[in-house]
Amino acid sequence: MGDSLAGKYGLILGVANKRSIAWSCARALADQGMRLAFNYATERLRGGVEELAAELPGSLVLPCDVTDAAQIDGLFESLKREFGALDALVHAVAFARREELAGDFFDTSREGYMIAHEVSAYSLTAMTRRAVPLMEGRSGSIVTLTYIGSERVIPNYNIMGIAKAALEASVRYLAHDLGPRGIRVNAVSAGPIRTLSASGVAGFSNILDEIASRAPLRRNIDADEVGDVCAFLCSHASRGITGSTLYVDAGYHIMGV
Ligand code: NAD
Ligand code: IMJ
Repeated sequence: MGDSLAGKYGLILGVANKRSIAWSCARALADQGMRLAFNYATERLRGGVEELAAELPGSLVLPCDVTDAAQIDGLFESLKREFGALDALVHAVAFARREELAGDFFDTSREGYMIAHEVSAYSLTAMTRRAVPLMEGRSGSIVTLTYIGSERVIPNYNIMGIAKAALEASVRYLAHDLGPRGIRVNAVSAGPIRTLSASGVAGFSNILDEIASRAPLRRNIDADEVGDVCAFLCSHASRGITGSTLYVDAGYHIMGV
C-alpha cells in the first residue's frame, strides 16, 4: 500500500459484487490511500456492496439508480456533507434489456435503445455535472469503462455498442469542457472479463478463447489490471492525459487479421 492518493476522495459507481470491475478499481484506489464512496443500484445489491465496502475503512455506501435524478441529487448531497470534496469519479455502469443483447441489431426497440443510452451513456454526463462543483480546484479525474464493441461489430453486443460509442464521444466533449477547470476525463476499453454483466452472454467463452489465441499477449486480462490503469488515470502520473481511451485488452485491438 502506498499513500499517493492519501487525503483524496473518490466515488465508485457500479459495484455489484466482488467480480465487478468497479470493485477492482476501488481496491486499487484505496491501496493508494483514497477514501471512497460507493453506490448500489437496487436494494437487492445493498447488502453485498456494504460487505465489500466494509473491507475499506472509512467508506460510504449510498443508494443511486443513475436513471433517478432525485437519487443522484441525494447521493451528491451526502458526498458534500461527508467528504466536502471529490477527486475521482469512476463510472462502471452499463445496462441494456437482455432481449436487446441477442439476435439482429435492427430489431432494437425504441424503448430498448433509449434505456441503453440513458443508463450506459447519459449517466456519465449526469454524474459529471454534479461532480464538477466538488472537484473545483482539485485536479479531478473522471474514468469510465468501455468496450471495443463501440468501434467494431461484436455479435450480440448490439445496442450496447451504439451506447458505448456515445459514451466515448461524451468522454471527448467532457474533456474539452472540463480541461480548463483542471478536470480530466478518460475511458478504459477493457477486454472481456467474466462479471455479472458478462453472464449469460451467448458465445462469451468462444470470445475469451479467441483473445487468448490471437491477442499479442496471448492471454485474457483480469479486472485488477483494469483497476491498476484506473488508479493510474486518477493519479498525478497521468496528469497530461485527457479525452483518451486506453486499452487494457492484452493488445487485441491492434490486430487486423
Ligand atoms: P457488473 O455487472 O459488475 O457492473 C455493472 C454495474 O452497473 C452493476 O453494478 C449494476 O448495478 C450497475 N447498473 C446497472 N444499471 C444501473 C442503474 N440504473 N443505476 C446504477 N447502476 C446501474 O459488470 P462489469 O463487467 O464490472 O461492468 C462494469 C463496466 O465495465 C460496464 O460499463 C461494462 O460495460 C464495462 N465493461 C465490461 C467488460 C466485461 O467483459 N465484463 C468489458 C469492457 C467493459
Ligand atoms: C455483453 C453482451 C453481448 C456480448 C458481450 C457483452 N461481450 C462482452 C460483454 C462480448 C465482453 C460484456 N460487456 C462489455 C458489457 O458491456 C455488458 C453490458 C451489459 C450486460 C447485460 C447482461 C444482463 C442484462 N443486461 C445487460 N446490459 C448490459 O440484462
